[in-house]
Amino acid sequence: MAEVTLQVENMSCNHCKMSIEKALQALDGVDAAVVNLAGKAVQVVYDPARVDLSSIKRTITEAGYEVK
Ligand SMILES: [Cu+2]
Repeated sequence: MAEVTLQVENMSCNHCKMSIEKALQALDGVDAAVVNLAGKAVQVVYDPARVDLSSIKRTITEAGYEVK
């Protein structure tokens, strides 16, 4: 398992938190996704053999948020 913390812009409320966590957790290979609103951060635990970082970033982008 690998772990990454991404800085994500324009998350403002619990709805943002829920949509990003839900979108990431639906990705095959993602074990856990936790949004820290105050820190503008998303922590993701994933299996690098099943999903790569670019897919994780793309999923966040497609949910409507900007990964720095
Ligand atoms: Cu929101």
